[in-house]
Amino acid sequence: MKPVPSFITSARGALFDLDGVIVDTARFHYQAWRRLAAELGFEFTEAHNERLKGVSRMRSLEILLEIGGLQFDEARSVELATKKNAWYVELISKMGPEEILPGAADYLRQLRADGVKIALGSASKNAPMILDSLGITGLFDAIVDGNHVAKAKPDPEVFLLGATRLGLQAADCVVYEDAEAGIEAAHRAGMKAVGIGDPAILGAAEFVIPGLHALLKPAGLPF
Ligand code: B16
Ligand code: MG
Repeated sequence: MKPVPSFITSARGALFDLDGVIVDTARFHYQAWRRLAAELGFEFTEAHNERLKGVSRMRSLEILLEIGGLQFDEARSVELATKKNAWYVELISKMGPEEILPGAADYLRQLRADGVKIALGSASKNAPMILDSLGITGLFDAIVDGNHVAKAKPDPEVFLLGATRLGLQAADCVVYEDAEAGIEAAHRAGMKAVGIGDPAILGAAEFVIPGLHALLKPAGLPF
């Protein structure tokens, strides 16, 4: 295993993206968007879905409509996004703690034991409901999600607000992200980033790991 860099072990705050870092709801987003596309008369593939990761709900709809070569006014767009969200919520409401990605809950507990403050920094307006279904709301000191910010990643707003809610300076916080836009948002906030996923895609991050399990200390040992 690569040695864990000191910017991770010395951070006083940890800001976590949700989807792709703590849980993987991409397949449920995909099912719901695909259903909407089918209703509108075009095919929406898994490759198309990759373009929606980390992107806000309304921007996701814009991308989907571009793929289908369609355009609607604001009212109809909101109606379509609301419909997709209802299908998505129906799918994710069946999730339980078994959906937590390997090592994620244990890593949050490890950070808490080390005195690190923890915030969520997610684009999802469904984040509070998802954390409740997973049974891990209590592991967070602050939750910042799509309901609290006006500007989507790569804008740094979500992470800057997270640091403020933790009572910390940006430079004291580390961001954990699976999307390129999220890594850029971290850097624009003045924070270092841990990429979760493929180093070929997340090369801008200061450190890239396949999942949070890679940061668990062997039982009883410090790093
Ligand atoms: P909602 P994250 C993002 O979550 C998802 O990756 C993205 O696919 C989704 O469109 C976005 O949340 C908005 O989600 O429709 O639930 O508000 O990665 O920022 O945790
Ligand atoms: Mg994500």
